[in-house]
Amino acid sequence: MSMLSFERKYRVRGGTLLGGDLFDFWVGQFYVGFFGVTTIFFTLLGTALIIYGAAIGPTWNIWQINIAPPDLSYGLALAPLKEGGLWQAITVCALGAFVSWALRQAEIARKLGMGLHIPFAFSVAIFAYFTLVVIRPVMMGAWGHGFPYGIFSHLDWVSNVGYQYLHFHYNPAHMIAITFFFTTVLALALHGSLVLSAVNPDKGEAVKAPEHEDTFFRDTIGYSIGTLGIHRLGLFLALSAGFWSAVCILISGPFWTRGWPEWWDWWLNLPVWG
Ligand code: 07D
Ligand code: 07D
Ligand code: U10
Repeated sequence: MSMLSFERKYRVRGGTLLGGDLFDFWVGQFYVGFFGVTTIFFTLLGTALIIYGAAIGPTWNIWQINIAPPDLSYGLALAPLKEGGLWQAITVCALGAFVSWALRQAEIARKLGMGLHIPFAFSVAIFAYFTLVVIRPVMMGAWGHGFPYGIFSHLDWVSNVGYQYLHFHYNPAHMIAITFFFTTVLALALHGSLVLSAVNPDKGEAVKAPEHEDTFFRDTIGYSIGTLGIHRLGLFLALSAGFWSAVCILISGPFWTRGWPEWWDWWLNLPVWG
């Protein structure tokens, strides 16, 4: 089926989660929907607030623009606009836009009769962000624990928070997250290279099918996970990377306040050492 006739078939009303028929149409190639409208609303408002924050700040240098959260002394209260209130409003807009985007993905998937794997996957990224700017600050009693919005300033935050725990590499959940990130890259490299090697054979050779792909890995490492399996594994690895990232920052502060190297004392204190 050509793309156009396929599109004619599925571009019909229905499958929306909210708003019924109200915004159930396309503008050019973009599906709109109720959550497309809320995405645009939060994005435009959030971007305008960032630009306003930049305008009242000391620089237009894109690398140095910084919108900081309120001082710790404000605790969990609302702060005046110029003292962190902007950061609070931008956080609401960011969450509004990200959640709207996930719900728009869900509506489009429903229209197409597909699974909800994509919005589920994006939700894990949103969860990591939500952990950084809502769950952890609330558990620590101040919005000031959120990260500042700026290209370099957010890097400073990561470094400073890392050194507050002396050596962040000793955080066990950080180790697990990093291992999942690295494994995700390995899996994607294996999968991308395997597929390309099968579908781009030498000139004159036939394109190879999954049995060749399976055989390559059986010959090499004794086992093939299969063509569907590698996608399940990839999704699991990537989502685990995001999930354990959220865990590693959530336990830093709310559950462990000392240096992370000290956490490993349990190992030295095992009774087996006598
Ligand atoms: C390639 C998909 C496209 C997305 C892109 C990002 C903006 C921000 C806003 C000027 C993979 C678009 C960027 C809309 C512009 C203003 C106010 C995704 C792809 C191209 N970071 N981070 C970056 C964000 C956090 C960290 C780059 C966002 C945490 C480190 C970009 C968030 C921690 C490094 C960026 C976020 C952290 C970066 C490239 C939100 C732990 C780098 C991102 C909402 C997670 C790298 C100068 C990328 C860099 C980098 C965006 C959160 C650490 C500016 C939107 C607080 C150590 N981050 N980041 O390619 O070069 O993502 O920084 O949570 O070294 Mg960050
Ligand atoms: C939060 C992004 C969510 C994004 C969303 C979408 C838009 C739209 C529009 C493009 C989670 C945004 C979309 C804005 C854009 C258009 C059109 C993703 C998020 C919702 N670390 N570390 C991590 C490594 C060190 C420290 C995570 C490695 C040091 C702290 C990951 C190393 C110290 C924190 C990770 C290393 C330190 C982290 C980040 C190596 C500093 C966190 C990934 C090799 C001295 C953060 C939840 C992530 C975290 C985090 C990796 C080193 C500190 C596992 C590989 C030792 C304080 N580090 N780190 O979370 O867990 O993505 O955040 O040395 O807070 Mg680390
Ligand atoms: C995969 C795959 C596979 C494929 C694939 C892919 C995974 C099976 C079959 C997909 C992979 C790729 C294509 C590879 C490249 C992808 C990446 C590297 C990931 C990163 C992606 C990007 C950096 C691109 C990001 C772009 C985005 C998010 C698009 C931005 C779009 C909009 C802002 C419009 C969104 C539409 C909405 C919200 C609905 C409403 C729309 C309208 C009303 C239309 C117009 C709106 C207006 C006129 C209002 C004005 C508002 C505006 C312009 C908003 C914007 C504001 C800003 C500040 C920007 O596995 O194999 O192959 O392909």
